[in-house]
Amino acid sequence: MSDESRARTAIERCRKLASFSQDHGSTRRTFLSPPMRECHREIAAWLKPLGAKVRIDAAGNLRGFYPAAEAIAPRLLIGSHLDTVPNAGAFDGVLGVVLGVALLEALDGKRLPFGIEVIGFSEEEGQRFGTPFIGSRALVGRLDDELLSRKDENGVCVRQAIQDFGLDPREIPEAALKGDTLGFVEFHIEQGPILDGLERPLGVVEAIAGQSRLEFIFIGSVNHAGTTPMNQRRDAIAAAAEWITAVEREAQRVEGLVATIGSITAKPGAPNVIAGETRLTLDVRHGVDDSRDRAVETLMRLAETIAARRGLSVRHTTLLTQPSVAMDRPLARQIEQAIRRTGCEPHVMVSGAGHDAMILAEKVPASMIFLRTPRGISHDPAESVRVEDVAKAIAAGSHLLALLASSPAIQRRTHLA
Ligand code: HGY
Ligand code: MN
Ligand code: MN
Repeated sequence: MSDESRARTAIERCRKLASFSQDHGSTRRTFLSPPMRECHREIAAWLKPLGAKVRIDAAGNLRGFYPAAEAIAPRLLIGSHLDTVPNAGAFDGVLGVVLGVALLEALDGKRLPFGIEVIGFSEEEGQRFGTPFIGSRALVGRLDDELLSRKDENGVCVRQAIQDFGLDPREIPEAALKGDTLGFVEFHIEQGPILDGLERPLGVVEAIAGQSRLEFIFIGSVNHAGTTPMNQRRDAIAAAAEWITAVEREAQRVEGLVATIGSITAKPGAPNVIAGETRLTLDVRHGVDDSRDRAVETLMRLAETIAARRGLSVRHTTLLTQPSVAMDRPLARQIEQAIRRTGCEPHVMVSGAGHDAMILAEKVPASMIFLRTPRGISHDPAESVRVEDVAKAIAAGSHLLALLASSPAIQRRTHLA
């Protein structure tokens, strides 16, 4: 089977997984939601005929293990996340799992000096509980009580969601990586305009930008929209609106900074009532952690100044502070070499989007292969990939497996595993 036909199959599979959704007519799949079970079933049906053993670990990650030639051998992890944002595209996350399956199929039964574990992480986007990386944090031993106690909008905590899915939170420690892991490779769409602008099909990630996620609550006074003079209002929407434009202005001012207010809710939310409360989420990213921290401080002060001038109060909760993470250089070099063997020049770049690789990197060598995102559109149904780029990614992945299989380091590790 050619890489191109494997690529077409991979794209069809991504679109099939996209049909497993909590919403009719669009793709939304959050942590251990019912459609996640359909995903697990579909991917297991692809993996089992290849001789891979498939299990769901206690954090809800799909773990498909394709054994090595020898019983005692290290393993390479290949994967990404299976959850999505609301109204998602078909490729963010799942493509990295589907390509892991495609690489096993391309081996055509051949066993390597290392095993390959295809992983579908249960939650990377942070939609249901406000904080991301639940699945991958279990692999590095950081799915802690604080996170397990986080509640969703229905008051269900992570621990309870795990039990509701039929899993046992007491078994979470068994989800952690053992000492036999060679490394983690994550194929992912770039989700931005760089590779498309450079007309490059594939990129290699050298670092992933850090991110901070916070919730801000402006508290004013509810009152009648018709009878309350403008100079006697403590309007929580007007205060939030002033802060939102101040956030945008600050992000435009600082080189390399992006800041996003992704959601806003107002109470009571009636057209003829002045809002007494607004809740907003803030997402701040920068390649340099100090710059990001300074920006977060500045935006906090701006919120306090605006609220005080308008007679409101404001408070914030930090949901996530994730430092930027460098990818493993030797692994990235091997990926570059593998990409060159496909006849294209890799573009080495920093990822503005967060990925599970930044969590796995705490424990094992981790790196990422980016696929071009046509028009840079992601987190939207218009998200797409090119067949020829997916074919190149499969070819590069096969070259990488061959390079790793023949590398002296692996040979040494094979005896040590
Ligand atoms: O938000 C992100 O960076 C990624 O899409 N989870
Ligand atoms: Mn995403
Ligand atoms: Mn993603």
